Amino acid sequence: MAGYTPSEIEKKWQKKWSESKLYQADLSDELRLKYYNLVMFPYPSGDKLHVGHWYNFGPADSWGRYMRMKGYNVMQPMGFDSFGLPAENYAIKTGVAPADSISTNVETMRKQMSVMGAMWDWDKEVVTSSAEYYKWTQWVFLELLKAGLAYKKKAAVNWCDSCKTVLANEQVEDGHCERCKMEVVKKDLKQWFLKISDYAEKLLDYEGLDWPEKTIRMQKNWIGKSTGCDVSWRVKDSDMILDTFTTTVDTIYGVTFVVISPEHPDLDSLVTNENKESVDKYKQKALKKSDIDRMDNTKSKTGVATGSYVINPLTGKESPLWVADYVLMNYGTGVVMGVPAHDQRDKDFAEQYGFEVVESIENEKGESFVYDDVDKYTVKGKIIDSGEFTGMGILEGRTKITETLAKQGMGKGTIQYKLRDWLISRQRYWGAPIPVVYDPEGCAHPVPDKHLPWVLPEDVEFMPDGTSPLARSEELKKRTEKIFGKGWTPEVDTMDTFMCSSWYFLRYPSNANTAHAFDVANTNKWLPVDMYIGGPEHACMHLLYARFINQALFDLGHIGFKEPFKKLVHQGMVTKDGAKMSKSKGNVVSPDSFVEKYGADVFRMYLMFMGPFIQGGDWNDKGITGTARFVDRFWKMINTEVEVVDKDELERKLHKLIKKIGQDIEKMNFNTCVAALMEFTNYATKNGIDAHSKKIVTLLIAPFAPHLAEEAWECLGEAFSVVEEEWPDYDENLVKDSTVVIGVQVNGKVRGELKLAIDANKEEALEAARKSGNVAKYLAEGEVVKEIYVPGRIIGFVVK
Ligand code: ANZ
Repeated sequence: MAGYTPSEIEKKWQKKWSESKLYQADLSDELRLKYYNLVMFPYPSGDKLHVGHWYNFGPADSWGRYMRMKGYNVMQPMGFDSFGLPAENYAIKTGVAPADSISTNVETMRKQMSVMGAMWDWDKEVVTSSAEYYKWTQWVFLELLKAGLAYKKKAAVNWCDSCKTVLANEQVEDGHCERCKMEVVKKDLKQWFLKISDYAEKLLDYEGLDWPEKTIRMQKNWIGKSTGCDVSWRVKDSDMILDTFTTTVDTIYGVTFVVISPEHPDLDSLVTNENKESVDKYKQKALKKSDIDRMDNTKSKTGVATGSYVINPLTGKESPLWVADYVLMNYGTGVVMGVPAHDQRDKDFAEQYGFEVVESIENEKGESFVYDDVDKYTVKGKIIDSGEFTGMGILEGRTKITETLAKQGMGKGTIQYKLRDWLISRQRYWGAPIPVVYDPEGCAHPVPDKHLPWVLPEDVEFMPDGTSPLARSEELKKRTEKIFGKGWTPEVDTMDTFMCSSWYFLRYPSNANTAHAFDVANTNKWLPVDMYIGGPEHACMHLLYARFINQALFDLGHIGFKEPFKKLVHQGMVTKDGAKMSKSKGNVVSPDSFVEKYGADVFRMYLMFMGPFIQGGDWNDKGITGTARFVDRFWKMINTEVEVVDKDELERKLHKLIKKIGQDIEKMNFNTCVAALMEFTNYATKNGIDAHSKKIVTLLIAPFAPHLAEEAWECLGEAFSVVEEEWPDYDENLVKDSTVVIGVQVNGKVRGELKLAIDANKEEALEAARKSGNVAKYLAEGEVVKEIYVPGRIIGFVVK
């Protein structure tokens, strides 16, 4: 028997798989059920595949292989998210134009991914920076524009001065750029937005989705739905009205001041002459602060009086109106009623400036509390000192107060969402040009479909300097004037790369379609995606954007399903010495040398073996030789004849293995699947294995070690390919343990223990029980009045 040489064998099978187009899904197959197995596609940044890619892609592929052997028609496409900063930054670093470096980098990654031996269906590949793809990204944008879901407006936006571009809210983490970690500043710019906020309510519906609870929770928090009440306050000695948004109108009798945001458009007309100077000064200071700082509850609150007073619509009492930067303009109405007795921020503010504290609710024990410590939607307790509402339960009172205000025309129930519209314009070169042109008056017009793709110009210096590089393209300028007329100008911003990735899953099954973004029948047949595997860091970006775009395309009648991803699984993270692998820390492990030495099968099984897929684990190369030895042992087991010592036991072990792998793989516990295969191999090596069992165990290892399985399958005289075989079934009778250990009780106390055939009859069981442990002694203490036997569970005697 020749030894197992992964370097030769893996290449041999990769060649055969590719030549035979084994992994090319037949989209029109009507016999088998479709299964769309998807992993989040990578950015080709110029770096090679890292351990994280292998950790993510290997098990995803094992899952696809398993589903294929279960009889599904599996489509497992792969592509490249090739627009955007990673590719552009690489181009800037190397001085090679992104269009050129991308094709080399994609080619390199494709090769590396082939080494993995995964079932990538390269025929369906998409590369988002190719004109044939971004033509359709532009089409999606224009569909949204036509539907009123895209608009341009001037807004204070997040600016990253190191990336030299604006960022979406989702790309700002604690006030820093999610990519380069630079502090984000506010800039007033005219930008393109997509109206994701119109979809806030629809996006809160997760019906039918098998998604991690935590991801749903994160999205829900990001969408941030608050049910509350807008209350109207008359301004004293004026005919102005100010609206405040509150989630807890039950506290309205406890209001002792009202606060307005420094950016509020009506502020200037509310400030008295005496207060003008101090308010102006305060406004200047506030504008320089980030929202994060303003919301930071550990910092002391600041504010100044406007000199105006507002009138409580229920009590008729006057409250001073102050301006304070803890009130943000872009939430609710930008004005807040101050309730220092029940809100921590208001309490801090009142302490600072000496406002009265008036209680208006109490908890079930009659104690006072702040809402920061309880859930406002399930709070228990009652209303106090609040006129006709006194004595009501808090929630009941809240409803009654809202009704009363509504009747007086001084309030109404409202819903607020934290979700803001998605800012998609970027002042960078490497993205899909926004297909919009401006007439000589400056009005925006969509580029008509017949001019798509609206090509990214090439006569551009792509080094970022904070202005849009496309503005420097003569070609784009000329093109625009030639098509639309003199004085017309092009939009010069490009789209956020998340726009490209928010619909790519729709394109895979139609990647060759030049007439449409996707073929409707095919798309409706193949989507939603059945399994989507990727990192949890995308919870509130890619995964939210993709749901939005999908729902919008559904509402516009382009597709027949609301949700893009039926089941979602996040892989865990691979760390090194407990720390996240990152280039800046210099602790990134390259898979290449391990793959070269041990082969792809060993490498991917070793990664699986680190722990449960969704937990991740810490990389340590010490154990990889163990996995390599396992592959050798498996190979030897297949190729040697060893007399079977106990045929029945072998059969039972094999059926238990089938059952275990099936169960564990469904839970994405690839680690225990590999462990069970190891254990079985050890057993069979010692105790012998027959030809039929060799075939079964080869089928079982096929999802995890595809090359090894293919080679073993051939050695066993079977026809190509092992992945075309049916996943084996197990016999329920053979997986049941034939014996069980049960305790024997006398008057409820365990007095003995017994190993018993699982199907032992009552007589046999009781007979053996009487002889076990010191049961006999206790039975002799009296008369046995009752005998209990529940097969496999309990044996007991009652003695009197
Ligand atoms: C009075 C009150 C009393 C409030 C109380 C809370 C507790 P969520 O749940 O996050 O929606 N608020 C409203 N608009 C604001 C803005 N633009 N900037 C800062 N704060 C604002 O929070 C809603 C609560 O946040 C509202 O309810 C309001 O304070 C405040 F015991 O009104 B509340």
